Amino acid sequence: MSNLMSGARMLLECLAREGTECIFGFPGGVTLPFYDAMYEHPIRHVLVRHEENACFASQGYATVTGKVGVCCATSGPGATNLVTGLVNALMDSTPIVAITGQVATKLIGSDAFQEADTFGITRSCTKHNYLVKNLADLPQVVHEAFYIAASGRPGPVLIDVPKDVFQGQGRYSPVSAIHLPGYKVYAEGHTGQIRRAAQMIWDAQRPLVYAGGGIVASNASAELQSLVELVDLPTVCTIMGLGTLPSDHPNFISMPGMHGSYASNMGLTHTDLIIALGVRFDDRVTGRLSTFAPHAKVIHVDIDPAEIGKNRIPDLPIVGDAKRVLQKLNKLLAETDPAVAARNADARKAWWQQIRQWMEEHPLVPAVSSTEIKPQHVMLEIDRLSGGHAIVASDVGQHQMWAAQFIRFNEPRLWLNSGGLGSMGYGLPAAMGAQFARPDKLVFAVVGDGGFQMSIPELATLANYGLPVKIVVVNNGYLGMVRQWQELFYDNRLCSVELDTFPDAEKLAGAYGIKGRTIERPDELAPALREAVDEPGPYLLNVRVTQAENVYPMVPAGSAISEMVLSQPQPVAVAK
Ligand SMILES: Cc1ncc(C[n+]2csc(CCOP(=O)(O)OP(=O)(O)O)c2C)c(N)n1
Repeated sequence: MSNLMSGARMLLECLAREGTECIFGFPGGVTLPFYDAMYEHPIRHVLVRHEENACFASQGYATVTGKVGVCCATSGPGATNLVTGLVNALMDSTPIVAITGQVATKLIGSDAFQEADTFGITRSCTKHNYLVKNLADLPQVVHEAFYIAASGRPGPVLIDVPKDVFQGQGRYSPVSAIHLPGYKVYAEGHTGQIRRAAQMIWDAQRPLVYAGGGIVASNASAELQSLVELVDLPTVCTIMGLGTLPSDHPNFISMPGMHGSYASNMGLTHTDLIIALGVRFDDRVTGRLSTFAPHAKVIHVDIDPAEIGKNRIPDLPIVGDAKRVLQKLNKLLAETDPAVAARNADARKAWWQQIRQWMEEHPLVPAVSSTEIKPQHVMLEIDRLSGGHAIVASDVGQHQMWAAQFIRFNEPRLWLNSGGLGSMGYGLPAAMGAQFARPDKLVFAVVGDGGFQMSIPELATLANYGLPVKIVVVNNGYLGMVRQWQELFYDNRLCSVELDTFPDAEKLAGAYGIKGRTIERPDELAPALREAVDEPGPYLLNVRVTQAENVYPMVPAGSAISEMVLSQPQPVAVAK
């Protein structure tokens, strides 16, 4: 016979049963009963300094572990502060469960103090959401929420819990079976389609793998590696998919798209077969869609049927979990008659030669100077310390693109960034969540001076919990990415992008009881980063970099990805 307990306690029991170790949150009036129950419960609550950061931290935790992250906020302003984080999780397919408090059921709709229609507001920014009006429904809802968040295409699920539901008394019986008639996950992939995919792969002369975050979500990196090795396929990984094929793998080309490498974009432009795995043909990858991969047939594997044909109609759709589909596909490829496998060997060899030539003609070359610190140089030094094995959480902007271009990731679940929403303020809290999940790992938060100033309050969280995150501020004195666009596309009419005021890093960090310093000379960079890494606690390293450096290559918005601008255009000399 189960014990009588409060709704708040019951919620904690459900979370514990789902394997929740910690909740990132911020309390308030209607969540008081929940916090009271946490007082004596083994699940750890991590007090952040803003609800948005609780949501981002739960995503950092989820990304590095592959488990469902949990965050919590009170009603009204607490819940509305979660919204950006929820959209971020939805766009990047990150499994989290967000718990919000709601005013008591009898007050709902009365404009009660701190009442907001959280259920209505979050409907379009969650994979699914619930308002629990009866305590008896709570266990079912929580276990369903975890199932929905983690299964199929992962995403955020929100549970809105009125105060009286937290306070009510009931008996908890764990729910073991989830039965959702309207929610089906097709994981296996159609056998006939997979067979056709194998044929198309052997038929292709210029095949290319285009792999994304779906590979991370389905833990299919080993299967991806087998695929590319079985057929010796060149591979591009999206910004969400970096690390799914190790950066040091000989078949890895680079990232494609707006700031992708020349070889990646030329590969996509000239391939005759795209093997698209867990990607969504995002506009930042495709550029002008009508000119994207004009010669290619497309095999598109995705667990979300809504992704198939959304942007590019595939020749061969396969709805399924990338891991399961690749396991079956690899088996077929491995069993192929060697004569069939060799049919296009010469053409493929020529294709690889072409790709290598593109890589050699226009490699991603990091700018390094002896007089000033180039932002790319910062990434090289982080890369050297990481060796492809540190966790790096990036914020949004130019530094994000340089980090993606120049830091290697030799394992999945090391690279965290806000890819879909591009939300500034993500980097530091995501790094916090990652460090909670992986205390054994070196964790960098690579942030711009703009985005960092959105996250400064979290220095307190780092200090409180002694989280040894190494914050590297790539400080160019500008909202750099916006400045770049104003320079290139608005006649350099810089408007509201100067960040003239930035706090003294040593004093700022010191005010929170952590170490920090500012550097501006190239010879200081390597020793300062070493010092940061050697410091047992958190560290704030403010790196003053070249101010008006631009990210290249760049595909101007609306252009074909073959129309890359490879480096800063030089002013044209006009004859007098
Ligand atoms: C919340 C939010 N507001 C505005 C933007 C638009 N935006 C994209 S990049 C960027 C500049 C970021 O500046 P900084 O953090 O200094 O990084 P940098 O580009 O200089 O590396 C801005 C304002 C955004 N992505 N997110």
